[in-house]
Amino acid sequence: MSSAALGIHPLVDALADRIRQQWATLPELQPLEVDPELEAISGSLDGEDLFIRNELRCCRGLRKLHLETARFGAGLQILHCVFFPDPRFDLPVFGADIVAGRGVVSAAIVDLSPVTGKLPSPVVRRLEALSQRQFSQERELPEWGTIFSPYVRFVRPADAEEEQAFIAVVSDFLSVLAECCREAEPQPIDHPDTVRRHQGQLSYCQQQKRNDKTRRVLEKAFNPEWADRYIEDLLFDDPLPLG
Ligand code: BLA
Repeated sequence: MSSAALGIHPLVDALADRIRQQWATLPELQPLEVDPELEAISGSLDGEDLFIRNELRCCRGLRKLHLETARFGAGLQILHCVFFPDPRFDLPVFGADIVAGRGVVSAAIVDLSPVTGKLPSPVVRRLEALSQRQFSQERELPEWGTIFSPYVRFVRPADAEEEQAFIAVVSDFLSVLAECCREAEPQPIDHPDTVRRHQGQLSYCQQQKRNDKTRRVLEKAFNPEWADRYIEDLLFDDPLPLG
């Protein structure tokens, strides 16, 4: 069935395709097993179809690449994407989220987020060199959003042109990350910098888990226990303990 027939907003679909194209360019890309129960989830919500697709990869420098595309009933489509770094590498977390419903995108956010207070300088240098893209409706970050970098874009794209501009920003950020993944050298697992980055990634996950809007959707579609396990084990699982 086509995505249009499934009721997926074209921005969700186009951005998912772009992310898949770009992760294919990452160094040493490998599959990462998804719990078969979570790979393709379908059900119904208020008599409407519900489905979630989860895709996982890993590559040099990144412990887990996660792309989720979902439709919760008639009114809500989500793209959720997080690339978590391997704490041995000085790399940021890539995150993107799109929330769309009834033909309108209410939230489109993308960032390369630091895990140690500030972004690595090779990332900053490249981000500074990118062309600036304008959006007519910028949104304010929630209170838990202190994890995001000064380069975060959080917008409500006003039309198809701004939707394309958002895809271009995501694409730029992913190119920056790909170059940094190729360049970065791992540090030992017990190096103090590795330990700091591991702790920073734990805090990133903790802050993301304070987003009640995500939890509420999952609780309504499934139940609180299921939502909790999904958030803890798949969306924002902690990096493995060091050593
Ligand atoms: C907002 N996320 C939202 C909203 C919903 C979801 C319904 C409110 C939309 C709006 O304010 O217009 C729901 N997001 C989901 C669900 C999933 C999801 C159900 O990913 C997955 C199953 N969220 C992330 C990531 C980022 C993120 C990785 O998962 C950023 C990198 C950000 N989502 C984010 C932010 C908001 C949001 C900042 C706005 C929160 C607010 O304004 O309170």
